[in-house]
Amino acid sequence: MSNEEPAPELGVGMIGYAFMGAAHSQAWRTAGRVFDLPLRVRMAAVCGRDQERVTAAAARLGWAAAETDWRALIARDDVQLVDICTPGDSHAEIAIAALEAGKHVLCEKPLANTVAEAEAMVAAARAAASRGRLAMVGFNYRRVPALAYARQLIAEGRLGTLRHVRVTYLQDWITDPDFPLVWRLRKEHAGSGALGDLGAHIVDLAQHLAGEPLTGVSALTETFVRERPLPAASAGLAASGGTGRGAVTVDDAALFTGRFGSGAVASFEASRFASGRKNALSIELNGARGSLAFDLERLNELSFHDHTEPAVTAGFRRILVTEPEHPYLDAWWPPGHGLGYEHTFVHQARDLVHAVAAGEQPSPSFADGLQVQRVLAAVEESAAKNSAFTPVA
Ligand code: SOE
Repeated sequence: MSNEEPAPELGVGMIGYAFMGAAHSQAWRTAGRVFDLPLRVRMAAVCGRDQERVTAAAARLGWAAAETDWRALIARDDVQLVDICTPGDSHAEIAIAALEAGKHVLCEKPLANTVAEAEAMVAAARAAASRGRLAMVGFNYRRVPALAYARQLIAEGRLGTLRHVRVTYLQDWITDPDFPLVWRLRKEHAGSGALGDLGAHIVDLAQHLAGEPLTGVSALTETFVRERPLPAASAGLAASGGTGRGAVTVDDAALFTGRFGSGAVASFEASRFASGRKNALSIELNGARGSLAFDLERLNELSFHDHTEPAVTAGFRRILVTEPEHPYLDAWWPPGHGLGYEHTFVHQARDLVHAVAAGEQPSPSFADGLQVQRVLAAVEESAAKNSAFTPVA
């Protein structure tokens, strides 16, 4: 980019401003300050239903204007990219409308609440692509530098033929039976429970790292607490209870195994009842030539075992993924100075801006989001059939 000519502007409009909206706002604010971007991000407007709260959110999070109707946000001339940070029940309607209005779209995960919705979103994204409009789903963990680096090592063949993918995503924020019935615990809003919220991330990561889709699953799910106090107000992960009680209509935990076409096998566990586990995503991959292990609670590290080394000296060793040669890190701090959760969203924003400027399909695409959705649906189907469950004689 020449110094005389400022980069062209990319106006972003975001819908929803709670936890994910705050994370995305920080990313839009930061991406162009850290990375050299081909477009200048302008945080044009944020949208929420309550005028007072969305106005306050706009000021707090750095948006130039506030809207209370998402259709008005999409219609704005100064918005070229719509960022959807709402619960899953509105993703399809908003994303399709935005794509049809000629906007680029970033949509939080999981892509939708059902396969049918996700299919409609993919169809809209395909039609929009022919008009040069792009769509991306927000599986932010792909952009943890250690996991991006793991993907490079796997693509280079450092693990050889892949045999196992073992992945868990554990949290504990609803362990208390008096934790209220927030939207994430209601099927009509969230689609599913731990499965769609956490399982979607680990299915995406497993497929992304293995480099191929799952071909089948065998599952069981459980809802430990089936009724909860209604929430005092709509709230996120730290809500308080109000009066009355309602039914929990999603899973609290989902456990499943899966197969890849290559013959590799995978195991998955997603739970919000793993007391002591806050945001614990662990993944291990074992191949004929080596293994990799990652733990989100130590996200600057990657463990690598090179199985081609003599057994007497081989073994897992810790790679600190904080060197400028590692993905994304040349723009950040001097070697060893580590990154965190929020940086994954900055990297997502960075990559999306590059894709928009180049007119290239960003990754993960809506089609990738649909593939994850199909796996989630297969997990639910398998669990409902009880096919994973053989009683012990
Ligand atoms: C809540 O369980 C949650 O915020 C998820 O919705 C996010 O996708 C995950 O990144 C952290 O946990």
